[in-house]
Amino acid sequence: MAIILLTGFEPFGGEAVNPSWQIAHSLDGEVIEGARVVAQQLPCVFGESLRVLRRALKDHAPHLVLALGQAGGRTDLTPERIAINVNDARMPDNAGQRPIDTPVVPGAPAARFSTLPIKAMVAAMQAAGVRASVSQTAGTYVCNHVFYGLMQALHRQAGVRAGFMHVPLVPEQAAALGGQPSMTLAEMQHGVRVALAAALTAASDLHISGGAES
Ligand code: PCA
Repeated sequence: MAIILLTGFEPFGGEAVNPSWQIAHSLDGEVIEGARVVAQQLPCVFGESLRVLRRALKDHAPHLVLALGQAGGRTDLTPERIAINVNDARMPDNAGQRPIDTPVVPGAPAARFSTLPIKAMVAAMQAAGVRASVSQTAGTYVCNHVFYGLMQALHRQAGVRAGFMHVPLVPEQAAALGGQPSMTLAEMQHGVRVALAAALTAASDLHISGGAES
């Protein structure tokens, strides 16, 4: 059976949970459009996160890869358009590292696009009643690091679609931080299921705007 590799991160930045892993873990073993979800947790650590990811790519030879990460402040499920080849950490990772302006992969291109049909995924999630929009930047912390490393690892495997999606905080986290936007775990699970189904079935991406002015 074809495998969907679905990754999520361990908690970071003083949080007790990370919704990206809660979602991935809860969908582990589910079959979506004939493909089985394999969930993998990644450490929120520059370098080690990519070692764990590359091992999972080898072990499972997935047909499709979706990496998830938490993005405090966002209101929507946001498939990312592009990964950039830079690490610039505003705060230390879970191993205390704080790289500033280093490349994710030395000598590799400045950026790599997601190979997921991000517009089709957004449209499918919206049609299912889940708030979703395209994001034009995955930041410069561990999520972008993993996204870039993922796209670099797979860039010669045209048959394997891969990309990244940031998710909002869950309500418990948002309440503790005082009024941040949030989405329930159930809604995010539904959105990710629908997005994965769209990613597996869309022949090509939709020609609709997902752009922004800034
Ligand atoms: N979010 C962080 C790293 C891990 C996570 O879930 C980020 O957006 O870079």
